[in-house]
Parts: sequence; C-alpha cells; structure tokens
Amino acid sequence: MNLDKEAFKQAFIEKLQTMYGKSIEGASSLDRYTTLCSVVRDYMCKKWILTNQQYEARSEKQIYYFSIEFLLGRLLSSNLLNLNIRERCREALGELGINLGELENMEPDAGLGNGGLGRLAACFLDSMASRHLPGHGCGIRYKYGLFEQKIIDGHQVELPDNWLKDGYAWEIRKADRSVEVRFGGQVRTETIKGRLTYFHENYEPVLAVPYDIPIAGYQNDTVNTLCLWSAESINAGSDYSSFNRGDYLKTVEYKSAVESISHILYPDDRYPGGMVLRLKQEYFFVSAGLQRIIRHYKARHGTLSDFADKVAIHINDTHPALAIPEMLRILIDEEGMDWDEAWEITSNTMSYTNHTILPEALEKWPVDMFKALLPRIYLLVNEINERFCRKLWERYPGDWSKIASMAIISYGYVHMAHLAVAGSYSVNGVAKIHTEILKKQVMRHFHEFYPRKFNNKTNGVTHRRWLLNANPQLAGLITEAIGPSWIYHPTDLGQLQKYAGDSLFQEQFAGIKKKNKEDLGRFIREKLGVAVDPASIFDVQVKRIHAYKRQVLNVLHIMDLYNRLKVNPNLDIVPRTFIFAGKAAPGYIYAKQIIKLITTLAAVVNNDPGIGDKLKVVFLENYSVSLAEMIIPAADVSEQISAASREASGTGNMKFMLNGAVTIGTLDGANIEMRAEMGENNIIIFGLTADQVLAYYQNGGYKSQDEYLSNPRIRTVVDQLACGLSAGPEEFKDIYDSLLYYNDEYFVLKDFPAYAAAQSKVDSLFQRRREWLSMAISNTAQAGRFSSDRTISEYAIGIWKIKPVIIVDWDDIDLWNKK
Ligand code: 26V
Repeated sequence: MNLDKEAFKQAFIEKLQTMYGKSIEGASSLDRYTTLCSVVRDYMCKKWILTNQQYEARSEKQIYYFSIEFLLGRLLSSNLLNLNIRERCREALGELGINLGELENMEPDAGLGNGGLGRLAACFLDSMASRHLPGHGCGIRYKYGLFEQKIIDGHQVELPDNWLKDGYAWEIRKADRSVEVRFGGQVRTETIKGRLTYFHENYEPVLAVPYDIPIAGYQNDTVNTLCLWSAESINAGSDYSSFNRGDYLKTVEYKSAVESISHILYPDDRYPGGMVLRLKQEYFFVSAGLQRIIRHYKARHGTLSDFADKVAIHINDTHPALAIPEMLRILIDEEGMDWDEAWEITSNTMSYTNHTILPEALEKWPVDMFKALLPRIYLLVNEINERFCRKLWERYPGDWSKIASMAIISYGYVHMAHLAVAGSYSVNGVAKIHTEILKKQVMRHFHEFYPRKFNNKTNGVTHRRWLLNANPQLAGLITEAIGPSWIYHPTDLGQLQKYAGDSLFQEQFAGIKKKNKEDLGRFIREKLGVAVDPASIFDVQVKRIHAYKRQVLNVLHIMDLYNRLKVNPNLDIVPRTFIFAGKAAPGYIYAKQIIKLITTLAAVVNNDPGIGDKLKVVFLENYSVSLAEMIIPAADVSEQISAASREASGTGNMKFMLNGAVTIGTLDGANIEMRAEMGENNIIIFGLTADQVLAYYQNGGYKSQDEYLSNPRIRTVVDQLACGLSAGPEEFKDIYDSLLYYNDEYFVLKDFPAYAAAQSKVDSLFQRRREWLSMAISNTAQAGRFSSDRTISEYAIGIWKIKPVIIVDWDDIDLWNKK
C-alpha cells in the first residue's frame, strides 16, 4: 500500500465514515483517534502477513518470548515512527484540521506489567523486530492492568485500570485459533499395548482465545507478533461433568470463575502464600501458547523431532516455567513420545532468565495446591524431580542436605527456579554482577552442577522509544552532529564524545534540557499546583516503591538538607527539585508509608516561606511508561541508590543515561557497567559494595543503632520520623522501626554519610556548568551499549541461535524503482 499524504487523507476520511458513520466535523476525539489507529493498523497488516509468509517460506528458527508481563505503554507514536509515516501523517491530519499530538495523548497505556521485568519484555519486542529477528511474545491479555494510583491526602489509593473500556485498537481477536486449557480433575492410568498411558478426567476446561498485536520493526518491513491470551468459558452444552447443566446460577458463576483467570495483573507483592489464581494464570498462558506453537509446527512439518532446531522458547523469570512440564505433557500424552525423547526436545528448547535474588521474590507453590489444580503436570514435575535428584545422588552420594537444597519438590513446595534451571539449556542473569552473585551464591550448587548453562546478558532499553521518540529535540541535535547512523547502530553515539567539551554543543544540549524541564515544570504545576524552577537541579527517583530501592535514603537526605537550611538560611546550595513517582504494591504497608512520607515532606518543604525556591519536593501520581517518557528527558540527576547486590540490573538507570542525566548511585546492577563505559568521572558513586553488603548478611547484619547514636544528623532525621514530621508516632512506625529495631536490612543509615557527601558533590559539580554539561553529554555518548538491540543480539547469538530474516516488501521496491 502506498501511503502518501493524499492517500492517507482519503483512507482516514473513508475509515471514519465506515467505522462511525461520521464526517470529520461530527467525530469526537476518540472517534478520530480510533480511526487513525485503524488506518495505521491496516497499513501494518500487509507487512505483517508478508513477514509471516517469509518466515514460513524460509523455515528459519523462530523464538517465542514467554512473559507474564508486557509493559507496552502507548503504541501509536512508536508505530508511526517505526513505519516511517509520522511526518506524512502529521501533515495529512493537519490539513484535515486535526492535531496528531492530541490524538497520541488519547491512547491509554497498556500497563500490563509491574516494572522492570515487564518493560524489558516490551523493549525486547521492539529490538527483535528492529534487528530483523523472527521473535514473538506470548502473554496474558489482562482485562485490568496494574492499578491506577491516585494520591489522596498524601496516601496511595488504588483504582482499577480499565484500559480496555473503549476497545483496543492494536489487537486482532483470532477466535479460530482458540485452544482448551484444563484444570483440576483426576489422572487415570491404563496400560495400552504395553505403554503406561495417562488420561486426564473430570477437569474444568477453559477456552484460551488469542489476541494478536503487530510489532513493527524500525523502518524495515518486519512485523512480528505479540500474542496475548484471554480466558473464556466454553459454550454451555459441551460435555464436562463438573458443569451442572441447566443450572443458570451455576453457569454464571462458572463463567465468571473462568474469566477471572485473565481478569487482573497481580501486583508484585509479598505473596501471602499460595494464590491459586496466579498459578492458574501461569499455566493458562503457557499451555495455550505451547499448544498454538506446537500445533502450527506439526501442521507444517509433520513431525516434532527437529522442533528444538527450529523453535526456541524463552522463560522470562520463573512465571512461565510450567512450559517445561507442559511441553513434556504434549509430547508424551498427545504425541506418544517416550520420556527420553520428549525431555531431550524440551530441554533443548527452553532457556530461562532470572531477574531477582531477593529471597522473598523466589516463587514456590504448595504441593497440595499444585497437585489439585494441575494433577497431570504435578506427576510430570515429580518425575523430573526424581530423575534430577537421582543424578544429584550419583554426583553427591550421601549429601542429603545439598540434594534437598536443590530439589524441585522439597519441604512441601514446588520450587519454580529449580524447575527452570533443570529444564533449560541456558540460565542467564541480567547484569554482570547479578550473574556473578547467582553463580557464586544464590545458585552456587546449580552452577557447580551445570557450569556451562550459566551466562550473563546485561539488560538494555530501546533507544528508539527512550531517546528518538521521547526526546525528539535531543535526537535531532545528535543527528545534526554525528548523522543518523546511531539510530541503527546505537554505539555510534560514541561519536558524540568529541563534543562533550565543545561549548557550542554544550549550550545546545543545555537548551534542550531546559526546554524539557520547562515542559515538565508546567505539567507539575498543572497537576500539583507547585511552581518549580527550571533552573533548579531536577533530581529524579522514579521506579517501584520498595525498601531495597531505598527511597527512604533519598528522603532522609532531603530532610537533612531542610534541617540545615533552617539552621543556616544562607547555606550555599543550588536550588533543587526532588521528583518522585512510583507505585507501591497494595498490600505492602511499608512502601505505602514511604509514599506518605514523601508527600508529607513535600507539604512541609513546599509551603515553608523560609525555604522559598531552594527546595521543592514533588510526588507525581500514577507512574507509567508515558509518564516516564515525559520525566526522564527532563532529569539532571538520576537516583539509582539501591542497597548494593539487591537490584539485579535496573533499566531506568539506562534511560536516564541515554537522556544525559548524571547518575548518583551505588555499585549495584548495571550501574557498574555504566560506570565502566563512561568512566568514573562521569558518574557519582557512593556507599557499600555488594561484597560488603553480602558479608554483613552472612554475619547477621550490622548494628544500625551505632550509626544513630554516633551521628547527630542521622539522629535528628530519624527522630523526626517519629515526631516532628509525622501526625503521630504510628504514622511512619514501620520505617522508623526498620531503621532502628530491625537492624536496617538495607543499610540506609550505614550509607547515609556517604550519600550526603555524594549529594554535596552533585551540588558543586552542577555549579561548574561546563564540567557538568560535559558529564551529561558523556552519559549520552556512552549509552549505546545499553540499547536492547545489543542485548537482543547477544540472546540471539549466544542463547537462541537464531539468525536475522530480512523481510522484503516487493511493492516498496517497485515504488522505489519508479521514483
Ligand atoms: C518481586 C517481588 C515480589 C515479592 C516482594 C518483593 C519483590 C521484589 C521484587 C520483585 C521483582 C521480581 C522481578 C523483577 O521485576 N525484577 C527486575 O527485573 C528487571 C529486568 O531484568 C531488572 O532490571 C530489575 O533490577 C529487577 O528488579
């Protein structure tokens, strides 16, 4: 399809007529937005079909990325960019009297993720398509994404995120590709022709309906697929015994129980023990995804014996680890393979990424619950476990404690990480230090047993969304200076390094930062009624609210700064605007207290006439991908201050670096590799190292009261948590107690002096304007390694063994020839 400006206008007008029976004048903004998406989707569809045809025809290996979260954010703007029709579209709409930016802002965020893990999956989809890789996503089409956060009287209040209420323009329901997923019931065995055969009976069937979303690569004709599954009840009248036919109420109850599977995304929470629905979700999408992939493969190839040479399946954290026993089930029960062959194919297909070492986040399921919900899968996990433990016994005869610590089923639980390691050919961490901690500590026994499975793949982010799209002016300046090659080869950003000290370039860079800060400043004023000064340092910490990420350390430092300003109003500091955003899991009381602490501090500081413009604190509600796209380009300082060893990688840190913010951070996660790229003069590092933190953990922690008693600045701010800032001693009790009475698990007080010193360094560096700008430019210049294009190429070569498949759209080439 040739989509020049006139053709676009025509298509838009016709679409509006056929979809809504309206003219442009009579159409609402929502009508116009939906129409635009529909025109863009039509344009993608041809390339989508072409991509699938060419993948089939060339029979190259494909990869399916299984993830319980895909945090896509908005797609209109990135689709226009990737399809290279943005300017045409803007002009055409302009001639019709329609503003493109306004329509872009109509799009709801697809917030189908909690944070880093889900956003990483979305960046990977963009990079796979942009690097010509035949790679697709498989997940759940949650009716409600992560809750919408409102701040009311300083507290977080959660509202349902009804993102589908006006329909979703990018998805296509493929009802004919639906499959059945089975829960509960019993397993009966029978020996048929000498073979033990398993029959799953009296189960509850659930219909899994796929919704496909096209994922366009950057200006390259590739359109991959993200398949999200929705749970529906199978029509009444079909034959299953637990369904009480003719009973209307039971039918309705059953229907809503089934649909609840894809109803809502679970927030990262301290799992209060087994949640059946979550386990159902995990099995639901994995089973549906595998059935679709295997069915399609069999239809094309007739046999599954070469499956692992043609298909790779990636398990994003342990949530999809049931893909391992589910694939065995399909191969053994449905395809009649024997165990050894099925195991060989399965374990050569699956690879697994670990995303956290926090012990409370490692998934395990009570055996009784698992067995009742997934009786056949349980038997298979049991068999995997027995065979695995037998091998361990051969290697470590008599070492029961080691074997028990590695078993897949032990002490009444199914351990999902153990299952994932045993059933995959590759296990990777997400930053060098994280992988080392996995190998040497958390999974040391597994590493000893399977040394060659373990490898590192440092995370990345798509520089197209996070720089080209989110910060178009900076992208323009960069292209003016070094040409556009960085868009395809992000390490070419390194050519900017020679401009780091160039005063003309510095001023242009500073001008863009200023403008982004003004835009964000206006937004803050509109939302919160707080006036912030764009000349002040914009110091930003935006991410999930978690104890280990240490928003509390940031807050205590602001309190300390405030106290010092009260004592000495002439204290020589650069005015600062501290910006926070992030959601707390609804059941995580401590994290909710942090939010209340920030908003309480903001009310005190922002309304103190003695402080004036020197200090401002803002908490922006409902952090999301689209809010991040506005905040990050406006940041001067990026706070990456997790307790060392606790943040597996971080990816926000990379987005800030790309946009020329200077990081104040610990030697944790990818911060370490960022420092290695840009050099230690361009990042401000403080605090305990991971080795020090881990050594403290091994010796039962440190005595936080010593810090409290010996440092008067610490004492003052901690006391203020109990009285002074709070409405009463109960208000911030969990935070206060964690610091003083529960031994400060995340070393907030221990790192406080180093952090305060690092913050003064930020202050003095910012005053040396040229030096600061050189640091900021060096950050952007050295950020290329943190593009997810690099990451995804490493996965493709090192793990999946897949090759790029260049999609050719002959029509485009004909058009080109005619030009
Ligand atoms: C889950 C939970 C659940 C229980 C309560 C505590 C807790 C803490 C963290 C998590 C997150 C688990 C998985 C995750 O999102 N990890 C993040 O993955 C990112 C992408 O690899 C990485 O950059 C982040 O450092 C890592 O935290």
